[in-house]
Amino acid sequence: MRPWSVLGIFVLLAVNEASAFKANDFKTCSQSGFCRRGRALSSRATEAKSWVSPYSVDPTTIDVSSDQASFSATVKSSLYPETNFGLEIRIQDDGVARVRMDEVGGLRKRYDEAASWALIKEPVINKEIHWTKGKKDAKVVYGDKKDISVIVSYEPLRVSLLRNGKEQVVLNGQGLLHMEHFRNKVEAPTSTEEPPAVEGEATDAEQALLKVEVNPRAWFEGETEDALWEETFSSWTDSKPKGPESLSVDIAFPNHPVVYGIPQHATNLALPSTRGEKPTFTDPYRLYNSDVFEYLASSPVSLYGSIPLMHAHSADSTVAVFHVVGSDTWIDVSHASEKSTETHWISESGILDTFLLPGPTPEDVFRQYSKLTGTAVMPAQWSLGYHQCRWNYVSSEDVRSVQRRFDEEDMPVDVFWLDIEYSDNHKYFMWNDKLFPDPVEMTNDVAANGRKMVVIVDPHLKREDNYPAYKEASELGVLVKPKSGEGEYEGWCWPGSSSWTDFFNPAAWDWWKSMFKTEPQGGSKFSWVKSSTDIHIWNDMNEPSVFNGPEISMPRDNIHYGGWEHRDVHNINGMLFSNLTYQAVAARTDPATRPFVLTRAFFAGSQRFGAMWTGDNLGTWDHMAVGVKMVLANGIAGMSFSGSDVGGFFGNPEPEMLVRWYQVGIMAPFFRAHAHIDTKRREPYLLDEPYKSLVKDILRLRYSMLPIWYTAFRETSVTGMPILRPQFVVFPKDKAGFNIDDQYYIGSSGLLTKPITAKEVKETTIRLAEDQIYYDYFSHHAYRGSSKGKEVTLQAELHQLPLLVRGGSIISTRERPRRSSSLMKNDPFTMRVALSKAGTAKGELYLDDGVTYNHEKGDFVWRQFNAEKKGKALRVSSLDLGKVKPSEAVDGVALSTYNPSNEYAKSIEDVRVEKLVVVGLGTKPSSVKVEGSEKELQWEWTAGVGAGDRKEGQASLLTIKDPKVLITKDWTLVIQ
Ligand code: NBV
Repeated sequence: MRPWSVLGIFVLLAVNEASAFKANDFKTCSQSGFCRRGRALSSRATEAKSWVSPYSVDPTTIDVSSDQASFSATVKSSLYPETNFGLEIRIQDDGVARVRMDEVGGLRKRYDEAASWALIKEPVINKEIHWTKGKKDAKVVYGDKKDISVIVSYEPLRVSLLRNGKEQVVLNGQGLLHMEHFRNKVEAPTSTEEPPAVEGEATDAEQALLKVEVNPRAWFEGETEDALWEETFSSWTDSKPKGPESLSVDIAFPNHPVVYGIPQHATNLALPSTRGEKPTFTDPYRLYNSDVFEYLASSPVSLYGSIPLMHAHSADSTVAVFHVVGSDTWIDVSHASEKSTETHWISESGILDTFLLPGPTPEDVFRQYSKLTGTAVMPAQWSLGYHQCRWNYVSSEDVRSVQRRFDEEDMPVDVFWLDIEYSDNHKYFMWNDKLFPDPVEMTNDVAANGRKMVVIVDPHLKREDNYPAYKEASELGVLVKPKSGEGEYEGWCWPGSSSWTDFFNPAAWDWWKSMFKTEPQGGSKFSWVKSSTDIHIWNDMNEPSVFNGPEISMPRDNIHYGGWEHRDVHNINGMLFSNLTYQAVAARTDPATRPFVLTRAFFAGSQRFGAMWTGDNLGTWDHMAVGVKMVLANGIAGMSFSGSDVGGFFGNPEPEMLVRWYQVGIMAPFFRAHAHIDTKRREPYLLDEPYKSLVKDILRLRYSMLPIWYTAFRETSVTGMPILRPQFVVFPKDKAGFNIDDQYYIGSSGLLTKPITAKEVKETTIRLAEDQIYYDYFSHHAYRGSSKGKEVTLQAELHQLPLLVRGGSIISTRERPRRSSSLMKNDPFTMRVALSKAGTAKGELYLDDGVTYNHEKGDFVWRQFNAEKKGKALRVSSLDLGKVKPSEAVDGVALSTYNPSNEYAKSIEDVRVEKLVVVGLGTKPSSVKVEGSEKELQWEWTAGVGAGDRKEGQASLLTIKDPKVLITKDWTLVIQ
């Protein structure tokens, strides 16, 4: 029996034994000491007749004078008068207010580096503004219209951000702020006669406390000391050498009824409540990167990644908070009233470092957040194609035969993936020589069709001296340490006994890059010579997943570089691994080509490097549906390049479900089919008819739309706008759209889709929140929206993907079926001019070589198409946007080196528009010509509804067969 089959049986047994979410593997809030303390605090506050935060600003310490640009002061807690906290508020040049608070002169240091990993650079402070210091509060007013203000109230401490005098975000308005200060452990007295046993020195206040019978802090902190120095979960005991250091803060959004964001959770985009009257969930949302087996399709349980960014939205404004903490964080959401939302954030450790993003539109919030953490990377173009994955393609021959079958069926595919079984005993980089004797030749065979391979590299290193990755990391001393701070932490994962690289240690960085070199490097350094630059990388299990660790992860008291405990950096850890991998893949070639790295764990900033997917979903309709919402939530939090396993990781989807899943997949930025080792093979060519042809058409549709996706990626990489735009982003004032998370727009293209995620659906409704015409993408049936919002009904039989084109859009596609995306480079374009009710339209197309970084030097083609009325004529023209708007990047990255006849533009100068379709023209034209030419073009007319009519029904179509215009050139078609 082959080794992989043995493993298959083992996994099969394991999976059958535990066929559902194992709730017992993960803590609930009540099983987590600091969450329990934090939530109890909020319960006491809710129950108390009067509740006042013990934290206040010492007005004598306020400093606004030095440069006027920031506010700083000492904050005191009446509970611990001897402890000082330093509060600082800085207003950034784009209006974002950063609030930081840390304990000053404490016994130990709180982790304060989370922001340094998340931010692209230190934000620029607005030095033109002036704080005014009053008796009760300090205030700063700013913004172009002087409409934003930040007020710091002294007693109790309260920080609010206002627009036009209306509160938008309030910190500590409910008095739940609590930064547990560092202290020495005070052992409980063994008998009443004996003096207390003291480890270290107890402060006077603590000594005094031991003597009083009534604990004066109990109203705030509770009667008992709860899990301050140690806590046990299941069979694991977490020592807490630094003692309690949790951080609780309430953040309210007055006048904002909905909140979005804080991925990753399997739930609605508009976050349901966890507190208050009849909450949807009883536990808070949790951010603690976790490998959750068979996660639930509706739950606040933490999943693989964490982005502590929350948007709050109303018809009047959108604001956000970015609460940069890398430790375990629980967030309660309560819809306090119909108008407002209250949230409570409880983190295990770290300083308070919270950015208040004033908006006031969703677009502003995206820009403000991108300016902090960066925009999504411009991906390699091939990575937007179809990815065929499975745990596992079991040999090089298997890979070749899968490729052959795709080609035989004329199904496009760009990437074949190898999961962990390619490796020699799960020693990544090392091939199983029996099954993969010729990895380079295999990759070359794939690359011969313009395709790529993605191979998995997990973070656990098998502790075996003959394994170079482990040996070198061990010799370099860059492995995570156990709680003693000595030696190497050892845990259990796929290879058995394993250790983990500490990517917080800069000494690991160059070493990791060297591991991916495909050329011999000389000396004793490992090179992955049995590899190829056509192999890209998949980083899985980087939460990190540790089979025998608490909550399937690393003990929190493990030690990282700088002496920080794992608890301080847990949520950041996985991002460093994949970010470094991205840099390592880029460093393989000089000049670098664009790497593709898929990560399962992520944090704020992961978007700068690669793609993520929603982990091990189940082959159920519920999971299909929630996957769409999760991908939308990721986009809201900057992580646009995401998708879910098509087909569902676990289970064997029936053909109908698989077809629907492919429809969902092609409407996501990252499009990959994947399956558990224990599932039946389900590559699309294995389907029976009619399903096989349906999926083939769906794949071809994705490929024809690649120019649209690529243009959308270009926009997000520059502006930070999400690729998938839910209703509230496009129509922020449409209240009925706030909760819609199953229909969404694709970039600025004007495409609006609502993939079907339920069984036996025949039709569906889509909300059109504007008085505009929309056309069915396939049939050109015209629908009319309304400014009050209107639901239109669309046919949605199995072969029908609900996809509309918003009137006023110009869509560019490539309709020639090819085997892979790179073979489409010289293919002509089809343009669809979908006229608005006013009879005009607009669209963009961005192209570059898709592989190198030459686009950063200006090697690209960026066109704008316009359809405008002039007299009786409709003029459709093509304009060079590269010339008009050389720079519009968030960070001011100038593309000023753009030259219209750049190398890339030259390489496609013969590429033409092969067809141009005008949808919704009011009357049949009498002539269609290219401006400057007398020659009549070849065109056809199908009468139908005109965009300017008030009617619905089949739209009119003007099809110009070969308009004789080039995609890289300026031109105008005159239709009259
Ligand atoms: O590497 C095996 C799998 C992988 O296929 C999947 O996509 C990951 O999410 N991996 C998890 C580990 C085991 C899952 C049961």
